[in-house]
Amino acid sequence: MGIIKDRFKEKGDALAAEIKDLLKEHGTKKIGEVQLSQIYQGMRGMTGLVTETSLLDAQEGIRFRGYSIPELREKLPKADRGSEPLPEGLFYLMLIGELPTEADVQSITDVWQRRSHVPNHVFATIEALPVSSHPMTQFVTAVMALQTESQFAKRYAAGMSKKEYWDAVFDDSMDLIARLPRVAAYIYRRKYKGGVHIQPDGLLDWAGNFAHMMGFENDSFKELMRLYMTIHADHEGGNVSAHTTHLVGSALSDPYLSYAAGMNGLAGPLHGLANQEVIKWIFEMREELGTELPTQEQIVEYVKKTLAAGKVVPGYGHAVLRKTDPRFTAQMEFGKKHMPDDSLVQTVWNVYEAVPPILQSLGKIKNPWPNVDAHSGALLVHYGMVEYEFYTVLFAVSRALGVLTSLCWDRVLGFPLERPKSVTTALVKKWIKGEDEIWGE
Ligand code: CMX
Repeated sequence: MGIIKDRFKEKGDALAAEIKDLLKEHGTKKIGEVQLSQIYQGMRGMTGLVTETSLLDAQEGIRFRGYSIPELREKLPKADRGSEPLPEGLFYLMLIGELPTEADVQSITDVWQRRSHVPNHVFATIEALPVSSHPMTQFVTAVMALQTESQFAKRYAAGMSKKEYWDAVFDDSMDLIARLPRVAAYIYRRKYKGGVHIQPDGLLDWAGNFAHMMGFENDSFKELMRLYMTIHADHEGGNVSAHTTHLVGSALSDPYLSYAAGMNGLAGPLHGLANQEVIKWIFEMREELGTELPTQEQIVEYVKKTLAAGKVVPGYGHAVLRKTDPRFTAQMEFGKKHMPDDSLVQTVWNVYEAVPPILQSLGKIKNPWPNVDAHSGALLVHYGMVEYEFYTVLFAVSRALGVLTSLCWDRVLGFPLERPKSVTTALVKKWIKGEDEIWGE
């Protein structure tokens, strides 16, 4: 790992120097205006963060260091006889900014294998929770229990210099990513498989081993996990999970604390929990209609009923995207290749035809198209992973790759504490009446 760590530091120092010059010359340049509505309405479209790992285009979708998802599926190294990218490769790309070689990817797999040991007290902490606890509650609790292992926290307590923050955050991030599949698989087997656990396979890649520990030995499920872990990893910096991890990390909370905070955000139904909501919604529709393959007309009626009940159609809409999410398309392609006749997968495709015109007709929804969560569950159900409450944990394991890489970048670039200004409506009213000088300045 020494070599990759050195490469990262070299890249980090180079960019830090560039940013210093850039700010010296252009630091006072205005990059946009902020409207009153934006500070009341979720800061949509307000640029306020720098995140190096990926960039989201409203029309095109996500690009990781300039590469789209179709390009990544082609260019990143694959497992033996596999055709989907290994998430280790995406991690390298986000960290170093360049495509990895097969050897780079292998060295990350090896390091994550070596560092994957989870101490017993973490399993004991999980066991202290009722089995009925939501898997995301068990997961985040386990990450908090793992925090005893933080090197950043220990080194900070021992008086670490500012110059070394990045180094400790890097080591914690590698350890945490290495351990997450074991923790997540433990929760899955505990909650759904009678507590019969499966030991890691030291010869498998990170995602393949995760599939194995959850009890899925099918090669194409392992391929699905590699794709899943790649496409869910990062979605630039403003989404709730990435932004929260970054914010909490800016207080120099260690990577365990920062990541756990971010994943509490991922567990919200407007964010990562939407993946369970989609399958729940389709299962309920199938049950109510008494059919495995509802017709277009039936789906249209069910969507209208959902909206009339004041609920959102899960898996549709996005705060930034304005087209079909390429992460949805990648999963659709996987479905067409591996399970074109699956009735649940076909229902997802039929929902894709039915929903956008209805949402569009309402006139208020900015993006009627599907996001990543609209498709993922159906692929998992095909392989027998029907326990949809677990799906957000899969998302969380993948999201670690993006948010922790970004945390490494935050520290190597020396980003400070994040602390935006807030105001009260009373002050806003004064601005409007001209009783306070800031308004309009
Ligand atoms: N179904 C019904 N109504 C929807 C909708 C949907 N799928 N998407 C947006 N709307 C509604 C909003 O609730 C809002 O209604 P009100 O004005 O009554 O409050 C209105 O349309 C305008 O919303 P918007 O500006 O288009 O969307 P936002 O940026 O506010 O929200 C998102 C984005 C994702 C929260 C929203 O589209 C949504 O709730 N989608 C369903 C949940 C979902 O799939 N989330 C996963 C997103 C991806 C991820 O993070 O994993």
